[in-house]
Amino acid sequence: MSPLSTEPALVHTFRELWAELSGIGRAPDGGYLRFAWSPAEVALRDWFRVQAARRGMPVTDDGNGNLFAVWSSTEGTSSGAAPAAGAAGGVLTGSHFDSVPHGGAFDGPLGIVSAFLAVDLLRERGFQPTRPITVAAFAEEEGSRFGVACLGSRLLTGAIDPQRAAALTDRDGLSLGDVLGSVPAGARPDLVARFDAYVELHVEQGRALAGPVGVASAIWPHGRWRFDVEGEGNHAGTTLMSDRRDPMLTYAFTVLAANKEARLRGAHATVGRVEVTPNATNAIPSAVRGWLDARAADDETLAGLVEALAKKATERAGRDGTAIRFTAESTTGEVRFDAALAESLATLLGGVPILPTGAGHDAGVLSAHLPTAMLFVRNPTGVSHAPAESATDADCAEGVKALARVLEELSAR
Ligand code: HGY
Ligand code: MN
Ligand code: MN
Ligand code: MN
Repeated sequence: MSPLSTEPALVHTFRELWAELSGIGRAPDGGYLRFAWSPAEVALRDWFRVQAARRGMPVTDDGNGNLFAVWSSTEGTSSGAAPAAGAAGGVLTGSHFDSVPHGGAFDGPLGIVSAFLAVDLLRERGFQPTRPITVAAFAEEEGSRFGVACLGSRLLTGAIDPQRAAALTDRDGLSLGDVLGSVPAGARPDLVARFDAYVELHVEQGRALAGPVGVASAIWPHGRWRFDVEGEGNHAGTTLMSDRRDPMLTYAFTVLAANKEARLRGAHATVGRVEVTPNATNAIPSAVRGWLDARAADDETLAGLVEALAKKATERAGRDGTAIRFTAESTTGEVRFDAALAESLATLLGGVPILPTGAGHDAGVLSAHLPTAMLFVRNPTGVSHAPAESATDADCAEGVKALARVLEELSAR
């Protein structure tokens, strides 16, 4: 491999490594179908193991489907007991491989590719970490298969009960327990205790970055609520309008009301997924199931939005002769990253911007357990969770350099 420290070489090497992934799980529309433990995501897990082996980094699995590749030049760590050589610990970095349906190429994988290249860059400079540098691939961050976002990092940190997780099912009725062949290990405080910090590099999912790299200040509180509307199935042609108990009306009202309540609060509300029973053109549905994704700048605003929406939707159901029920599937409170850490990293990187994000991340889950930071790489389209998500090779190379600098700093502290 040509020396990375020159700009063109790093851009070229990034482009080469990136090309190894870009065909895996890619759909004809340019979006990605990389669901947790699907053939595409398993291929990415295999790619992770090859990258780790190429670098002599032993790989461990935490029993929850999360992978850890370790670069440790010494046995001991600053946090006491010295794990076995190559055991996960020290400074943790990484992200996730899984995608939303037809999601972009960068959301997740960029953080993992950049982590391996940052290790290469540090090694080329002759850097030896005094504490291990561990690269992670977290499972089911998008929740696209089993419905709970950041499932792998929630299991690792004990934020979800492993029995509940094992019982989660995908759209084919397959449970996580079926896929893993067992109940996941669940909380691993022994493993989390070995880490001193977590840094996740991620493509920016908006258009706030004027320069190639930024540092995260906070993650908006957000969550996903399933809402089930029960009505009365009947014939589309013979049922008088006045005799109907049509759940699609209540559903449509709820979607419009979510949009209105969000706008009133400067919040974000999305209904991107719906299931209709029996889903036939000439049958009034008996039931409609929707999923609300709601986010706001603070916990109170988010709670107020969901409460107001549930109240208005329930009143509407009363008028429609239907019944509606909201169920919280996964919620994440406001995450404020360690301000001193964010400031110190922004300064370390030459005064890059510090900015909040409305997107959830494994870093949000880990921040309750470790000093945690996020680096963002500019996304010229600002689009994410769609095929148009983008990042230039040059900006991604800048991201690798920034991550290497941060890992060097944190693993030498
Ligand atoms: O949904 C999110 O905010 C994240 O991309 N999983
Ligand atoms: Mn995402
Ligand atoms: Mn992501
Ligand atoms: Mn995320």
